[in-house]
Amino acid sequence: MTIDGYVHQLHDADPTETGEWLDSLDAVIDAKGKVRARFLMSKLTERARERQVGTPAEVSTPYVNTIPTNEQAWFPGDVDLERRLRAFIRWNAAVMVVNANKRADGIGGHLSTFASSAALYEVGFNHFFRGKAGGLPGDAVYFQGHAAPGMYARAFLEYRLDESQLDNFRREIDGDGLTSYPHPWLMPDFWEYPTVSMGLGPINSIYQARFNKYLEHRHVDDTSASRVWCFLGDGETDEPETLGSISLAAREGLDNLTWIVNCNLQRLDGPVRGNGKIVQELEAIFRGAGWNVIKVIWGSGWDDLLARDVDGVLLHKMNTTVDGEFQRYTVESGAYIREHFFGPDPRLRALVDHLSDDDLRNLPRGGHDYEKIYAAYKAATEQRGAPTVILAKTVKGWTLGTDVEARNATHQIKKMTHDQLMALRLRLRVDDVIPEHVVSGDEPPYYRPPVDSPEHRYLMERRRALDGPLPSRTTTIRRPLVMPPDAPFDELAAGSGAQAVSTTMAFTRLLRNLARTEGFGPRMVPIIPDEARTFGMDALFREFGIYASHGQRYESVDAKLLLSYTESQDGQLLEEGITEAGSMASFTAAGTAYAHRGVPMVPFFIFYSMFGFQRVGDLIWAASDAQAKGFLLAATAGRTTLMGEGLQHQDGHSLVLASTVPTCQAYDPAFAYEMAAVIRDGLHRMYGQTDDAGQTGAGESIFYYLTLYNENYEMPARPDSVSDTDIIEGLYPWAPAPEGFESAATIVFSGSANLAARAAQAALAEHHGIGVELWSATSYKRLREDALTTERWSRLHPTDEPMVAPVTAKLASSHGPIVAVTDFMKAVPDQIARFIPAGRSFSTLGTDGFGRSDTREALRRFFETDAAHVEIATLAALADAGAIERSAVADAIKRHGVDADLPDPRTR
Ligand SMILES: Cc1ncc(C[n+]2csc(CCOP(=O)(O)OP(=O)(O)O)c2C)c(N)n1
Ligand SMILES: [Mg+2]
Repeated sequence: MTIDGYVHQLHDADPTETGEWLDSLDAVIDAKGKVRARFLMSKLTERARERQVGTPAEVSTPYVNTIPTNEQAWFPGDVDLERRLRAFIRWNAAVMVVNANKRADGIGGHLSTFASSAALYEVGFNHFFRGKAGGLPGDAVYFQGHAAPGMYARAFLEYRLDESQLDNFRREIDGDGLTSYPHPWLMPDFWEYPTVSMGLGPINSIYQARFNKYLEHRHVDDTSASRVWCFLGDGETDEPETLGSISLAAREGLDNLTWIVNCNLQRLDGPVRGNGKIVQELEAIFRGAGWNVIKVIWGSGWDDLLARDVDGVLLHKMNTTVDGEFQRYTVESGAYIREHFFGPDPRLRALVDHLSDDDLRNLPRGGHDYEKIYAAYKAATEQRGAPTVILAKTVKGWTLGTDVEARNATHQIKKMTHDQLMALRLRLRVDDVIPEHVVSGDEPPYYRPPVDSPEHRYLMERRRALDGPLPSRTTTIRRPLVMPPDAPFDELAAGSGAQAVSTTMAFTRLLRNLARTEGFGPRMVPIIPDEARTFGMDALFREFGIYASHGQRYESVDAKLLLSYTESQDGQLLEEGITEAGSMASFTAAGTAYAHRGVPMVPFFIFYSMFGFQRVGDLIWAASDAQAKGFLLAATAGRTTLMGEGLQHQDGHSLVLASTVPTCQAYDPAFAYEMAAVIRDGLHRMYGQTDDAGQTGAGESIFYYLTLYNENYEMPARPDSVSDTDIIEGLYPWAPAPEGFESAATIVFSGSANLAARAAQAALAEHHGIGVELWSATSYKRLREDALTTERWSRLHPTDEPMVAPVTAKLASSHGPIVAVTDFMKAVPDQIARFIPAGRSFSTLGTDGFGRSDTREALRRFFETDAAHVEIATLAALADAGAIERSAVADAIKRHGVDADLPDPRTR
């Protein structure tokens, strides 16, 4: 006996009765066949489920539409007008891409993705997607990036775009152009959700829907009228991000979320599952995860055939035909389809005897059938307690003619010949409005129905009824934010006295204090991926409450403790579990709420430094494109400050990666007061001060990246001479040379490297009689960017007195050679190397290479960033400058027992 099913795990209380049931089944199979038997089995399962008899969920259903014809909702639209509009949009989308490539060869663009999904979008636009004109945020729609031409084509029909803009598809530089894909950064009044890096749109949409529930449960905003729609490709489902969080959507009961997977069976190079069936595979995955799955496989033309399929032969053929074959049928003739699909079985062939070859070729797929699509969308919006995925089977390149449709190369086709365009014109039946002779010209024309035409009136009326056009991005603040008072920040400026604390602890204190401030507090969204205890933030569980849509249904094991694990429906903390990707998606949802909902929210995403930029860099890039605001806190930062962990944990390079993101404000604070100053300034820059009552609206579209260390030391008070501006601009003098010494050199520290710098300062005075001054560099990225700005200005404004970069001007008041030390790679301080004042040397000590597990002390010696190496580097720089004897360097190397036995680089 094989143990392969749950039945073997249950006790048989009445074997005789069991036997009778089995005999009945055998009899049905023998007398009526397997199809009938399968039907009865399904019926029994259905009845069992109705009567609350728990049976394991089946993950697969037959390869037919989920919604039977007799339960299909009635289509309320005007069939003819909608067909006309779809045809115009299809035509314009294709012509836009073709023309763009005529004008500038190689400019790119895609014809086939939208051609496959036009009906999927149009049914949404005409009947479901809510806009913003009603004063509410409406729906969030994630468009498939490569379908962008279709969205532009529709906006053109709505008179939101004009012909010159379509002409400038993918030509943005001179203004008034259209971006290749949905980029809110580049078209801030149009696109809302960046999607084109595959997989990111899907995961972001899940957390967007989840965040809407969070806002609702926390009584911050009523999101009940907003639905999240996400369109994605079937090939895109191979990205781990796409499917990686679908169980969360089901667990959280996100019935405000609908995914539409455009199953055109193809990706860029070829079939998605040539030897299998992508729709069936996805159905199993989604059903297993707890989603409501609606398959839209066959168009209405198949209804009659399926109804007459009493033997189940058609169903069998559908179930057993692989996607590669289905793709083949798309490009073959009706005769071929008759022969190969219907042919082998005489019963199947008889089923289509009454149909011509042309009829067979034209039997459409469900994803092109607006009635089937409408019924699916309607069912999705009526579903309660679970998200819905619609698996719509389409043809890639549909209507674009036999050279394009379903060809393996179709994804990248962007040119059409005159003959192909003429054929498209007839296929779409737009030959009445687009005369033959104009297509013969250099550039085929767009067509837009006049404002008083029935088509235009219908189009506009539908959008009016659904609260205006989409996509559309606005930044109208509906619920202003109240800025926090200064007290929580000032507290940190006072320093920690004799108490040794880390910048992480100081940040936690700030976070708690901010959360307690009226007005502002509830707008904070702390996000942590299962790492709060590592950062000493477990106190926040109880204090903030962990958001749990179902509340806490158990008494926590630590309920009696002060710091118990407390979940609640209005909890504030998003404890995401081990998913930096999901956490980043939450950050994006919260950080863009000022725009999507007009409700500024302030995310603080606190994570293991190493698993930020390195792990989810592309999601950070997309957040930047989406104009997300908020704070990314890289805890356990530094290659040597986090001790013991080693190569996979010690982060010495996230600041290099951060330097690549344009809107990222990257800071590496050494002290609590620096961190507080950056956060205070960040809040004001991002959320902006707009009126006397302290109510704020939209500020700059930037976000902050701050390192937080876990090394404890006494946090100094902010020196009186140091202003917030000094800290924010990235560099300031922290301490002069010790009393009684002239300043002979300058040591610039950042982050936890301040300790080595300070010890070196003392040692240089004590052992060498040399005075050095100490500077704090909070942001090399900021220094570099400001320097590049002045450099450019000077280059383009020829003058004998070029503008001096701020970093150069600042360092001009320092003395001697400059030595920078960091717990990050040398490339971080090297960002300003070009801007050091003339005649001064600049050397950098940093932590290049893989981490190691060891103590801080050993690590810093290994990476040559400890006090001894700072001292040696300073002496070496002074010796290079001729200020001291070389022997002083050699003495220091010896005194510290530094191993200088290195391979000679010239012999490598
Ligand atoms: C992360 C990422 N990898 C690769 C690409 C390049 N790319 C763009 S479209 C595409 C194929 C898309 O296929 P599918 O998801 O099935 O969409 P379809 O166009 O067929 O609707 C690929 C590989 C990308 N945009 N993003
Ligand atoms: Mg595809």
